[in-house]
Amino acid sequence: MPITATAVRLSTASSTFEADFKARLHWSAAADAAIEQRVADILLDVQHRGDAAVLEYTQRFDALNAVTLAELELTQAELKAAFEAIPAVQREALQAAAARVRSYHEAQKKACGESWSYVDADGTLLGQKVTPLDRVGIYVPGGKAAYPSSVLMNAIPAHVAGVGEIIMVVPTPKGEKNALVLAAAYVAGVTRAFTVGGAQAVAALAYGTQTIPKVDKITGPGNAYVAAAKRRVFGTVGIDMIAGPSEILVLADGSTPPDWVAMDLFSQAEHDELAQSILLCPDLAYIELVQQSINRLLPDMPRREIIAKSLNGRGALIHTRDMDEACAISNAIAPEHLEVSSRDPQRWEPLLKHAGAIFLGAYTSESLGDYCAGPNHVLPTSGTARFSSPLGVYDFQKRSSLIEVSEAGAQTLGLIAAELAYGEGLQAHARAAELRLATVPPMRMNP
Ligand code: HSO
Ligand code: ZN
Repeated sequence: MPITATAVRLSTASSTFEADFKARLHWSAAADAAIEQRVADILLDVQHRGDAAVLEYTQRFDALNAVTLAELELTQAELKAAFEAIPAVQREALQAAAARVRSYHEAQKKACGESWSYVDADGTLLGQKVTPLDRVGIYVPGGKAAYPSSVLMNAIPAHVAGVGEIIMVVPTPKGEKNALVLAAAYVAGVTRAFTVGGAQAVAALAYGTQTIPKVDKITGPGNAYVAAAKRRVFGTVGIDMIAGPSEILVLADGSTPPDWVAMDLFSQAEHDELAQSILLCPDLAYIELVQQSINRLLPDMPRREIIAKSLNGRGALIHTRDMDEACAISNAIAPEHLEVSSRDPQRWEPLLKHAGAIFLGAYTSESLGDYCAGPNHVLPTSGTARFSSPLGVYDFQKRSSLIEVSEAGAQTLGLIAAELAYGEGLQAHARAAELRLATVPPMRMNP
């Protein structure tokens, strides 16, 4: 059977468009009760037994026969050795990508990650003090979803933010280490790394064990167990987001070579059978050309099975009335990645409000953003770009308000605060404000 991928054809002119389109988009992150229970048990066990529990789960799930958890720590020497052992071209690519990702996040920090303050007319200082998190944990998936690029995308913004310690955890089933992941950890400046994974690794980072230090926030993608564990430890520690399958939406005006667009659709489809690739285009003949490119290019793709399942399952080639309508549909979807494959992308960009990352112009393949353009590739999925943002320096910082009231300021603010405090029936609040007035009035007893 030849492999085929016929992404469904939809047209906004069809009366069933809305319904067909909804059915396609649907993706549910519904929790699996069995996984939830397993994860809850693991979290509790690690909380109580620390190292011993993490070690047991790691022996059981990853078939590692370490005797102590300390043996599962990857030393800095090991990370460095991994970096030195990979081919020079890979070393250079990692370093070039890291440098660009670092520059981008440094610019981001300058633009929105610095403390600020101002002084009122009465000499009162008000501001916001930005401080980095002390210690963060980065979860790196093992096996087929091990992405060295994700190590860079998580660790570099943390570093730029000024995080003191970056603790990486990565499962190594049967002891198989991914040399590029270790090398990326070295390039990104990871402080300590442990070969543990799953819910037990999330638990260790959230609660701390004798060997693995407790962190303030856990970032990074993972399987269903990791996602469930991150959800559960949220509150004890911060988390970045719960990522769904990758998504790409290409808005095309028909001016980009169809092979380029087909390959861009493949690029996210190859991540996962549940990934979503959508083309929105007002030119029916061009949609046909992209489908022909898909048919011609797919058989040569090593991951064609995954690509085909993804395109046949959740993919769509949508014919729109015009580019304006395509932009409106894109906003409704709020895709993780949005490519504006158009002759004049700047014309459409102002219309595009909701997307994790917007790639403008035919030369801006989304895959460049995945690796080395500079912006982060950890992005909101499943429509969450309506209310959330790419992983960034700000995720590794927090803000404290700063207030320094002058003697003059205490007079005006004292009267306002006291009035509202009496109104709330909170006398101590009112008096704390009134005691600082130049003339202290008698305390009001009844509101
Ligand atoms: N597109 C993925 C990130 C990635 N791609 C890593 C390749 N490696 C999630 O946005
Ligand atoms: Zn990707």
